[in-house]
Formats: sequence, C-alpha cells, structure tokens
Amino acid sequence: MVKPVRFSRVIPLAVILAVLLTVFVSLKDTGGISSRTRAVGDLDGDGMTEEYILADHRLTVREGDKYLWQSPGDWRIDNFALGDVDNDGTVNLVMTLWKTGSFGSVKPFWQTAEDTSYKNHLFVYRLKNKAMKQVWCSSDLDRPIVSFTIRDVDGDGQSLVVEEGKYRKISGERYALDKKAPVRTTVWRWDEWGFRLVKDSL
Ligand SMILES: [Ca+2]
Ligand SMILES: [Ca+2]
Repeated sequence: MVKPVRFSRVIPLAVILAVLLTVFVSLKDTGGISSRTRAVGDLDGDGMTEEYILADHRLTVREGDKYLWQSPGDWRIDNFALGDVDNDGTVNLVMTLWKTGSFGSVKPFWQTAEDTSYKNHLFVYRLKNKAMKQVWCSSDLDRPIVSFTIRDVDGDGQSLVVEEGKYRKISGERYALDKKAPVRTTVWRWDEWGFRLVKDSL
C-alpha cells in the first residue's frame, strides 16, 4: 500500500525547490551558466578525444573519465580555442586570461621587481604524456584581447586573428576590459620565438 505523503513534508520540499530555482535563475542572469563553453579534440593524437570545458572562467580537460588538467584558480579565462596556432602539425590549446603578474613561481633573472599588475595574457599549451605543457605564455598584453580565432587568412598556414580592446583601470594596478572602447582586428603569425604582427587591420 502506498503511504500518503504528509503535508508537513511537502512544504519544506517546495521551499527547497523554490530556493534552488531562484539560485538557478540568478546564476543565469549573471552569466554563471551561460558562460559555459565546450570543445572537443585529440591534441595528443592517441585516438581518444578530450573534452575542454570552460565554466565560470576555469578550464577543465578530461579524456574519457580521466581528469587531465584544470586551470589555476587565480586565472580568469575569457576565451579558449583549439588549433595549430604555431603551425607544427599538432593542435594546441590557446587561452586568453586575466591574472596578476607576468610570470609564474619562477621569474626570469632580469626581472627584479615584483610584477603586481592584473592584466590580460595569451597562453599557448600542448598536450603531451597526458599533461598540459606550456608552449608560450605572454607577459601583460599591451591591449586586452576581446576575442580571437585561429584560421588561415592568406593560404599560408594558421594565423591568430585577434579583436583587441583597451584597458580600463579599476584601482592601483588592477585593470579590466573597457567595454566602451573601440575594437581593432589584428593578425598574428607564429615565428620561432613568439607571435609576429602581420596585419594591423583586417
Ligand atoms: Ca587524446
Ligand atoms: Ca601546434
């Protein structure tokens, strides 16, 4: 026999559902859920597809049920793309992100002062032996990247096509994207040591 559900149990359940719905809607309003993006690729070429998920400005990489990598908590990733941006025949992970300082825990010997500015960066990674490895990581960019694509613009291999904006100072050394500033399109091509500007407008 089915037991009747007591009214006193129904009320708390309804309250919990209402609270959950409110949280869901408010997350959606602030972009918490809609900011989630996903891509798939086989960057290490082992025949097993990896899944790249950007949620709440953190990127997670999985291959099957195996967790491979997550971006550090102090990075705020805006965009990412998979493409052979350095034209060496293997697909890379390319990210634009906001973080404090230009370098990681090891800074180059010529850098004596602490770099405390919070600005935009472009990082290029590859997947090898189930680990994400740095290929190239920019210092503070002169202009923040609003968006970017990796594509062949001139029939001469892959280029990085970038929409560049301007910084807005928030306080001290902390900057954000100036959403009112005009955007310009630039095209960059990988040279042996980094990206070279090939077109300052498209
Ligand atoms: Ca793979
Ligand atoms: Ca590559």
